[in-house]
Amino acid sequence: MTPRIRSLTPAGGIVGSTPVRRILVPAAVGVLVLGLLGTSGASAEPVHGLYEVRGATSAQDRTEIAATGAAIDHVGDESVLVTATPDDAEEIGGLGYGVEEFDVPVPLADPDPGYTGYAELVGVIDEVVAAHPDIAARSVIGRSHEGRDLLAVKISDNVDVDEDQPEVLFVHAQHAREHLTVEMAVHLMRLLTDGYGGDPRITDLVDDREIWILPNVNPDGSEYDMAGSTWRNWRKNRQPNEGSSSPGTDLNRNWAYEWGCCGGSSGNPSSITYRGPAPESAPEVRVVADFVRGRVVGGEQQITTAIDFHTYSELILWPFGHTYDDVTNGMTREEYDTHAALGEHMAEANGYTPQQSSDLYVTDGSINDWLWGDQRIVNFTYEMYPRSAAGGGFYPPSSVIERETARNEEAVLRLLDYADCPYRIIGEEAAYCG
Ligand code: 0X9
Ligand code: CA
Ligand code: ZN
Repeated sequence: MTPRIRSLTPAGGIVGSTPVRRILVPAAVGVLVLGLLGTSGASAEPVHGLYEVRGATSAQDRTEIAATGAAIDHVGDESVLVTATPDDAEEIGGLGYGVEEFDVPVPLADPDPGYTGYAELVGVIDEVVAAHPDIAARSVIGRSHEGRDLLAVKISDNVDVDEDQPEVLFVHAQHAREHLTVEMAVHLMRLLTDGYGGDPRITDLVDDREIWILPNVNPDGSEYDMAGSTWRNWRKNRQPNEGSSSPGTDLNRNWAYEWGCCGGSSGNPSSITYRGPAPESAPEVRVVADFVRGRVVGGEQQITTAIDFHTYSELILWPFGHTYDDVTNGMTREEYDTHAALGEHMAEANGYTPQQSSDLYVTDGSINDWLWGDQRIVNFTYEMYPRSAAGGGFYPPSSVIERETARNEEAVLRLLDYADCPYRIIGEEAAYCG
């Protein structure tokens, strides 16, 4: 499939180091984008479009852009791609950046049936558990806003027993349109169960860890994204917002650590990065947070390490997101170095770019900050394939699924390996895990 992309460097674009600050925007653009994206019909949901913002080169620039309520989808050297309402785009133009509409790379074609919808996902889980009942178990940890089961798959030896073994958490699909992350969950379930008994490394890790896979924590959002005649470019959950015709909370702005602290989320319900009215107001976040708190046994959090899977840009990110500082309140030098070293160790295996999440832009209320700041779980966000919009953005063809999920096997196994004591990677196991 050949992506249709508007040129990233059109004539009159960026030359040398002088950022172009053309102020273009909205009325007409809004209409065009509406045509591209389609809407859900009668509802008054704001129409989100894809825009290229030029002249943004620093994390501070990108944080300022995100503060309008836009979601930053991709960071380039001289420009960023955002999903935004026409109002957000106009505000970004008002800050002095050049804003142009950007053709969606895969122009929101028919939802690709090669991606795993919710019903099919449940079928895959049941099949994996039925084939490997000794090492795989499924549980319902709660319900989504629309009442779908939020599922957890545990993979470990003696799977029905809560053994004293380091636990590892994988979270998938907080953001609805990031469907490749559900495929990552499917791939991991199959890898860890089919590999058991045959592959000695996998066998040891399954024996010595308790692995929790949450294959889709935003099923309402992902089903909505798949349910139309085209993909809908949906990010949030589907919870209504009081006093607004725009539904949805951005789950990755709704976590209860420094929620809304720092200009890294929106207070506007129509924004694609709306943080919700209160921390854990989204039932999906509350359920997962309760699940994680429930893994505190005898006063000790059993989960030592975690990955939260997103798309796209091929990045491995670590906390904090709410501050540009690496060492700060709640993050010592050694703790930071542990995240960085483990992030780099994994990135060496999958070719992603490792960095602190706020190197991109500030986010507050993210799961990364909560897992570390509140639960002291060493954790990462993976932004999966593609590296840029040219690879299909949030909607790469399903033909890439096998390659791009298998690509992360080694990186994930490295995390599982270090889960006994992540501080081992900086040689500090005696100090931290004695
Ligand atoms: O903005 C986000 O929530 C993530 N990017 S995405 O394009 N998938 O929406 C990045 C989250 C990283 N933030 C922190 N680690 N704090
Ligand atoms: Ca076990
Ligand atoms: Zn995401």
